[in-house]
Amino acid sequence: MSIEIPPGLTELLQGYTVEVLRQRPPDLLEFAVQYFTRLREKRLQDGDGEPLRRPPTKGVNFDGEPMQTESNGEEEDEDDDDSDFEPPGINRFSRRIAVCAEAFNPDDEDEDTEPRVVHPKTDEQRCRLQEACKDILLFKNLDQEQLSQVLDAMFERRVQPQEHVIDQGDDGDNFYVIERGLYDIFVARDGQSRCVGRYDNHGSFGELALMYNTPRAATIAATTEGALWGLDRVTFRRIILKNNAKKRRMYEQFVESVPVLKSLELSERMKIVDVLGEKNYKDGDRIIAQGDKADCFYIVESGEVKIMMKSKTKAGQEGNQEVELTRCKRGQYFGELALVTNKPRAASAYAVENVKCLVMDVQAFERLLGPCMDIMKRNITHYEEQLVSLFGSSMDLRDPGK
Ligand code: 1OR
Ligand code: 1OR
Repeated sequence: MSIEIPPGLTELLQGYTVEVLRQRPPDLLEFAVQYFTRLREKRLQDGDGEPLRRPPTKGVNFDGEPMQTESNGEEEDEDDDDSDFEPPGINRFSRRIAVCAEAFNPDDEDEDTEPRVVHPKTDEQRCRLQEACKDILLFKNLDQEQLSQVLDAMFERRVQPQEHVIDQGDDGDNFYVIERGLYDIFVARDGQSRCVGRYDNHGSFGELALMYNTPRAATIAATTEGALWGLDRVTFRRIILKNNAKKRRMYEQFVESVPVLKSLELSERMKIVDVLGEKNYKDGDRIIAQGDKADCFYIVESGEVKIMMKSKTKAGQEGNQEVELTRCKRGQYFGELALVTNKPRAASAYAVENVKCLVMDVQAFERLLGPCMDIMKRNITHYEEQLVSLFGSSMDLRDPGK
């Protein structure tokens, strides 16, 4: 029996595969939908039903103008016959499809030919900007040159109470770092908008639409007067996406070996890597302080972390003596308890010799680690059992400040 391969099938799948390798999308199925939709639109526009030979690789930007793709000269030549590719009509939906198709090869080294975005700043502005950006996880793995390009490109934006910085469903224009202010996060589902979290004077938002070419996933509304630093989409993608491709290569194997992440799909683990920041500590550094407000979750990448808890005096006061509870090694996590219980940190964490941790902010923790919550909650029950045997009392871990 012979199996006949329909004409065009091989080329069609090859084209898709090539684009996947170039763009490394986190969700292959979603990318396939976007990719083939775009091909079909191109064919409809051309008014023919011819089998497709090769995918277009020139992207288009928000305004429907061709984008400079970041590819080497050889590829540019090959792409010549696609250069007449035009986006479909500009409505909100098709604009998004066009953006999704934006070609980007994070490994290309010729980015220096791109014009740079620079917003001049006073020394005072620069100081404020550096302070606001010093704990931004997405910037942690950037080298000196990349970070200075990012800071150059950032611009200041003041906001008023009730102002929407981002509206769910919109196309992504900028990424924002918070200098100050409170911002509520609203997510609408089934016609109902719910407040699902809040940024309190620090952190960043607006990375998802830029990373994955998706509509804005939430509405961000200021509840106080505030100050933000914006980074335009083109600079964000040129620098942060390139860096994310490097992070994926660096951490792909490691995150596969982390027991708590076992229940996730590969694409979900890669989304975690995309938003992780790497933090380094020296021997004795305090990573977490008991009683502090919590905003991050940690996975030990190398070295050892000592978890210490202040015991309580007979009168129920917090004593000065710290008792070692446990140690976390490569692949283990800590700092989840306060995020899950919404309470202050139950214990302190110290670096033993040099330590490297992968760190995720609370919003990413809530967004991405839902499937791992059962394991974490089971472990929290173990903490409570240990607490009784260590301190001989049933101190409430869910309210360590008591
Ligand atoms: P964006 O570009 O999609 C809205 O624009 C931003 O809100 C988004 O990037 C994130 O930076 C930020 N789900 C989705 N986006 C969120 C969430 C979130 N929190 C903050 N953002 N969830 C809330 C988790 C506390 C999950 C809700 C189900
Ligand atoms: P966190 O966000 O409260 C401190 O910040 C972290 O220490 C905590 O999350 C856990 O990740 C980690 N009891 C409480 N926290 C613990 C414990 C623990 N072990 C690790 N952490 N116990 C030790 C059980 C071996 C029980 C208390 C005696």
